Amino acid sequence: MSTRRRKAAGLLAGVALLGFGGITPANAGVTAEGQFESEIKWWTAPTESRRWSDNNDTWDYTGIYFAGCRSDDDYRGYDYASLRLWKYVSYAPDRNKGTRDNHCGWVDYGDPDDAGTYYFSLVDVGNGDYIEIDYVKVAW
Ligand SMILES: [Ca+2]
Repeated sequence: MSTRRRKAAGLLAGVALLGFGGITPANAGVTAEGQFESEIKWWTAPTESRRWSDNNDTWDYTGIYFAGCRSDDDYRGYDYASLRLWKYVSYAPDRNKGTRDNHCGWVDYGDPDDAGTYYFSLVDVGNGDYIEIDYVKVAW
């Protein structure tokens, strides 16, 4: 699929998500500075996401959306994934921008208000040790 077509698909997905669960975080809108969609195939802590560039052109919240969530705990199932937002810093420890539990929906980290390169890491899994997420959307 071309980049243009994938972007269009992402926007449509974002619009569809607005009606989901009755909660509409700022980053669910189509006006976010940037976004990407992905999936997670059996991550365990600590695993890091791909990185993205936040130019801080907007006040949009940074958020991570999960749908279709499983854990390797077949008996109890998926509970949450604890995700930490990081800002990459060269020649010094990366900056911790907050940790939130994702119960298979949106989690917001506010507006980092700090241009740079970002990623998130999986720091804990509620039930079991591994998670698989069919649909991941990151917006900033
Ligand atoms: Ca910003």
